[in-house]
Amino acid sequence: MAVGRRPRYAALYTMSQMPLFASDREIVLVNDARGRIDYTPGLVRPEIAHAWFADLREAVPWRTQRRMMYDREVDVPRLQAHFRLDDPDADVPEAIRGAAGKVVIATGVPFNSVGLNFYRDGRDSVAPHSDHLDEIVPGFPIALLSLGATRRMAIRAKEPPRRTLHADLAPGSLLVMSYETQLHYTHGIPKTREPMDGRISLAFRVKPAREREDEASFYR
Ligand SMILES: O=C(O)CCC(=O)C(=O)O
Repeated sequence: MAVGRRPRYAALYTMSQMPLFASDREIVLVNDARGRIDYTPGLVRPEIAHAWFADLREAVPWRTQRRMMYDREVDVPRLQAHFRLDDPDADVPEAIRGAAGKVVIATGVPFNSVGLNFYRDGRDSVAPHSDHLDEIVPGFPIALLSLGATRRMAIRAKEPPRRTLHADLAPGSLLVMSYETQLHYTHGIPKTREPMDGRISLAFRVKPAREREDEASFYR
């Protein structure tokens, strides 16, 4: 795993998308022709991350989703929710407003959408996938803020050299994946047999203006 400091965001974003500053805590997991993935532990202080987790677990209208697996319908193994951040009429929990403010300042990216995933225990997961690029404004990254229990993310290259990275996503941490990485890598949170408390992830994206909340798709 390549580790570096002070990422050069100019390589990722156009001038108008550059952040105001780069954190010196960032760890560069991937930085090559296939994109860039940065991990920042402790973007949010532990007590704040804990409070946001507790608030969101109670306040969010969590939804179960169903999907087809082979010839039968099964539950998506986690709870989900979605909020637009650019809709002044949207009833967005304070914890999400606070988290979005922190992530926008840290990245310099005008995220306007957040998808929430609630992993109730180690049996909940998300299968390896890439984000649907037709649902993201081209060029913008995806940022994942973690709250609650630490879960391990597997990041796999789709083509040779087929390396796999594992990142333990601690509460209060931020993982930023460039747009290009969605072409070349999958990411997922595997199930675990270890006893595991709940985890909530906030997946920030820049979506086209017209998308409505009920059009938000989900990943398995
Ligand atoms: O929970 C995570 O950190 C990953 C979420 C994810 O991959 C997604 O929402 O597409």
